[in-house]
Amino acid sequence: QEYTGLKMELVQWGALAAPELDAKLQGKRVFFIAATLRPETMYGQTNCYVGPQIDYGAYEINDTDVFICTERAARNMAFQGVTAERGRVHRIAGVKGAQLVGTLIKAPNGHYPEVYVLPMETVLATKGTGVVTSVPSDSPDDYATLMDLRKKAEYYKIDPAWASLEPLPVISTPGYGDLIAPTLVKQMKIQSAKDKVQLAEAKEIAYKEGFYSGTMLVGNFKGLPVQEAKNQVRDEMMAAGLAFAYAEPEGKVVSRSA
Ligand code: ZZB
Repeated sequence: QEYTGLKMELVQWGALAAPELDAKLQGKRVFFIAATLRPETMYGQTNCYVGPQIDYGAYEINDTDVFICTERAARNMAFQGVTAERGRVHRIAGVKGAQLVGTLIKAPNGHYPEVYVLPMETVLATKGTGVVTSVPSDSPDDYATLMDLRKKAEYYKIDPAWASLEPLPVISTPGYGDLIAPTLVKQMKIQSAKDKVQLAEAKEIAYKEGFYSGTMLVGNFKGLPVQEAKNQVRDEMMAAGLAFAYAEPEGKVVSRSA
């Protein structure tokens, strides 16, 4: 599986991570690394998700940069030319996902330049980096989770302001308009992020429709079919140093339908 590793730079640690991580990572450039299959949707980021129970680490990538991701992802990256020294990963600090919630980070290519880290129960520790950037306009899972968080902010221990950015139109499809994920969630009567079977189906539809019938509504490739824009957006972000290629080794990939 070939992902795009998105570099979401730290702006300010949330109260549960600071001052501990502030102290340990003094003078470093810190990036949350989100693994995405949809680089063309990054304009619509409204937040970022981590699994509250998942173990994350701060990994020294080179003299200046530190990546926040799972240990598994850091090890994979070390063999993909991401680290200064091949195969070497140095963990400066460990941190639970729950502690990362409330952290403010940059959203590369995003219309909203900065977004908050929020909890998502369905993040898999065994896929990607364990960090998921949220695009509720085009991802039914992201939209359903965002609505859950808004409804029960107190239960999820978040400040409602962290989940307040509205989904933005990024891609238009003939069958589902400019906000395919909210449209599918409503049409399929998905009540929450716990409706896993329907969400898996909605995700398949959103992937297919977006890719085969979608047209870009924003960005430098506005007006182009998604099929043409996708790799151009990715190349542009990689050239700007905002993203890099991240591949998942064979056999460890958790399939889409799983
Ligand atoms: C932004 C985005 C925008 C994504 C979109 C999807 C969509 P898949 O499809 O199951 O193979 N993701 C990445 N890592 C994880 C994880 N550890 N746990 C849970 N979800 C994860 O997985 C690829 C997508 O699932 C990734 O692409 C990421 O969300 C999320 F508009 O990044 B995506 C219709 C989907 N649209």
